[in-house]
Amino acid sequence: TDPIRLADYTPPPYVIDHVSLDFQLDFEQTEVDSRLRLRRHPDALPGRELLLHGEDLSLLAIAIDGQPLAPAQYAVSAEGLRLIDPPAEFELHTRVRIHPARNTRLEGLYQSSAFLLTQCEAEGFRRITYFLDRPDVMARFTVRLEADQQQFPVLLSNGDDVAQGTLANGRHFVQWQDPWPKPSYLFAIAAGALGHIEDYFRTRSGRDVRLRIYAEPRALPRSWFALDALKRSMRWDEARYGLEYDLDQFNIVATYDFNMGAMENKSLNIFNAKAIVADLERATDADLTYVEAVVAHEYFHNWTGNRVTCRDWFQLSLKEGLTVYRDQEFSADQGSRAVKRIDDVRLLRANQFPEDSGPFAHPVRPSEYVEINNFYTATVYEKGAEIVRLYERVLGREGFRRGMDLYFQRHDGQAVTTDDFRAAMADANGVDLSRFSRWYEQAGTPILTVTEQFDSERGVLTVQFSQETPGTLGQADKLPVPIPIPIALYRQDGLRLPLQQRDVGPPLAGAMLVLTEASQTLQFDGLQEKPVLSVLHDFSAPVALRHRQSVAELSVRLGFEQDPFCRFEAAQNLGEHLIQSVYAGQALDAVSGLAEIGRAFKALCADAGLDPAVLAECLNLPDEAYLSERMQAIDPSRLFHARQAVATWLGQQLEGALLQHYHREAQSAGGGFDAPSTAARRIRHRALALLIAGDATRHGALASELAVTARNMTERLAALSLLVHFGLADQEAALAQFYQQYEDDPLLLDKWLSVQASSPQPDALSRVRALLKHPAYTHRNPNKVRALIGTFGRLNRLHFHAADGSGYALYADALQAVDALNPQVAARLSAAFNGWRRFEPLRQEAMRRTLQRLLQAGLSKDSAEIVTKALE
Ligand code: B3K
Ligand code: ZN
Repeated sequence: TDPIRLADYTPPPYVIDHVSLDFQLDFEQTEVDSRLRLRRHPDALPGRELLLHGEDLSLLAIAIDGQPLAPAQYAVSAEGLRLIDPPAEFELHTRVRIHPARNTRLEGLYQSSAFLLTQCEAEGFRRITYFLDRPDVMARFTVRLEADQQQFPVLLSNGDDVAQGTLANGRHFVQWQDPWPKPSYLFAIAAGALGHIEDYFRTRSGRDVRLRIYAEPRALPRSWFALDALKRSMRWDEARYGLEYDLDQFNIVATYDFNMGAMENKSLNIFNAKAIVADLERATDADLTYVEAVVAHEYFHNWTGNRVTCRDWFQLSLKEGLTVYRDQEFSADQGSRAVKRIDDVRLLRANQFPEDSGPFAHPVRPSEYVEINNFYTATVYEKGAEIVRLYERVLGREGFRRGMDLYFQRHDGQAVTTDDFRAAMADANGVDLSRFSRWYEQAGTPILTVTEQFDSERGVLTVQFSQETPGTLGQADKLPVPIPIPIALYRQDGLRLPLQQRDVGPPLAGAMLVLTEASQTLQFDGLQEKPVLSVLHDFSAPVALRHRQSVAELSVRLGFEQDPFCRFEAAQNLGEHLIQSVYAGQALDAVSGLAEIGRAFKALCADAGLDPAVLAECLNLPDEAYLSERMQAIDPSRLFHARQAVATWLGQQLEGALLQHYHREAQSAGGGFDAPSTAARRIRHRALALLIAGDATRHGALASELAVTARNMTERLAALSLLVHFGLADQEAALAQFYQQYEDDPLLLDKWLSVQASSPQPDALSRVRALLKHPAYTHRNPNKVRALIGTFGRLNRLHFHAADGSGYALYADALQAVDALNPQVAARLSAAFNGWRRFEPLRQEAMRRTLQRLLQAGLSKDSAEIVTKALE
């Protein structure tokens, strides 16, 4: 398949001013009657044909301005409907038939238990009716839904319901009108036996907006947290950006059958139930945090995505990067900003960094794609958000707000580009941001190298900053990107020193260097002894930092850094030093600086001023995925055991302190979803994991006890994971009990699957094999696939990479089966092999052969794009 290229972009041939759709809804056969008002685009090159996108549609009728078309006036192909010599302005009437119950791809109109739903982004609308299915065609929609009243008591679409009524034969209809022009990817329908909960939000201009969450009735009592998160998001967007909601109702529908997290359809968001249905009793803190973030994210899209949308799909990060940045800021304001940042950086490093250094590396604004659904990636989302954060970093929060204001002033109602966004930021602040375009255009994580030289006679510290972005496929040479680097100096005893800059290099503004060249040097003087240098606080740019510091320096940073992210970073560096030493074959006792590291961590545990959640993250060793990023010829089993050995050592070294934290926080951990209670749970479960790693015989009982006394799902699941992952005596009983208790709860069964799929115990593979046949599992449900197969490939590095290739084989078979049903979900699974070149030769060969076998077996366009790239 030929890729689509950004360079080939042309404006749409026609404009669609108005769309009127009439649905006769039914699970087996739905008929869609459409009337489009089309008019030739003023800038369009004259052409003799007009192609309207359409896939898997049966055309029943077609007419232009009321005249049925003769066969010579149109042609239907796999791509769509070609109109031959259409007038400059006309009304197109079509009628098509589609089959929602047969739709296993979950794109377009599909059945989810007792209801019908749509998913149109990116190109699903063309599976519903013929249209110019591209984001730069923005139209006003009127939608009439008709169906059997008993089977489909609720009929929802975008905008306001303007008419409804009952009809003969037990049928009824509702008519919807959306006053805001929108691209087709934001179109939505939900119909069926849905219940709802309701609340109101009064906007700052005094309008009451009716808020509803629809779902199958048993999920509703657990959806109030999400509804509250929605209200908080609406309030926050008004306060922070002056952005108010623009309709009188806002509806969310939750479903258990969904390809991703959620979808921001105009005024009718559709969500994966896992991003809505959550309370303390049946969801973990991580789940609740996720729900809050996704609800906010989709709501924020109403302005960043819907009112101002993307010109083409290459601009996806215009809405996604910006909206992720906005939801990150919202979450930071709701709880602990430091913990939020640490969590986000961990995620970026575990998911985005490997993407940026692997065969699927692509710029935040890609320049070509085969299947756009493959580009909803960590790079477009999370790295995109980091770039937006760079603007904020260099413009300040107020400057950033000025840029946002100008962006909406200029582009409300338009479909625009990431360049337009940057121009608004630059123009609103009278600065030149042209070099930031490189962040969007270049793939690969820039490596920032910091080297220090101290002249003790003159008391001068020289620091050299240099950057290099490694070449990626099709992009060998890279240019320097602007990197904001906050700088701090500490004395050995932890005192922060003032920065006295010498006249070398660019002058710093607010203790921050913006590195714009390949290399720049700074000097600081007035120093009595070599200070401890700290850079990149709050992880100020998405770069891989190479800054060699001694154990002594890292210990000072761990103990005294004012920036919590930097303390976390120092802990990660110390952990990495130990893990890599063991991996390289040293006995842990022989590793340099071991005793000092032990003391530094002990001191950290005793620091009463430290947020227990930040402490928990400092005690959480770097992930295998992140460590692997910085290694070659990886032996995953050796790496797992090296990390485990360090955890064991840490658990033994800190035993007393960990027990203290565990018991001291016991009461707070029974509290609600507030920062102190969630922090208490975080430190307790981290402490318990290390204690058991240190001595399972001595501390295993604490996990069994926690399983019984658990007061919320965070505790229950922490206990279950520890029992299973350490293969403790009570694991079978605990698994059986969990299953029995939550057999009726699809989201908790997902967890039950994931816990087993991520187990490092020797029986993990046979468990996964058995679970594939378990009644709780089906390839047809994306959540189940992700919970079992996805988790196995992503988190079970030990068994997925089993030396005999058994993990790869099981995974590939499942992937192939899923691919036949749902290409979008299968393509995500395919990415698990992307890092194959970084492994030792035997695994490399086994993975390469698995990829080749998959390709030969015949894959969907989605999966084939990923697998082909991986083999290139
Ligand atoms: N915009 C949707 C993602 C659509 C994915 C299509 N394959 C959710 C979001 O980012 O808010
Ligand atoms: Zn989004």
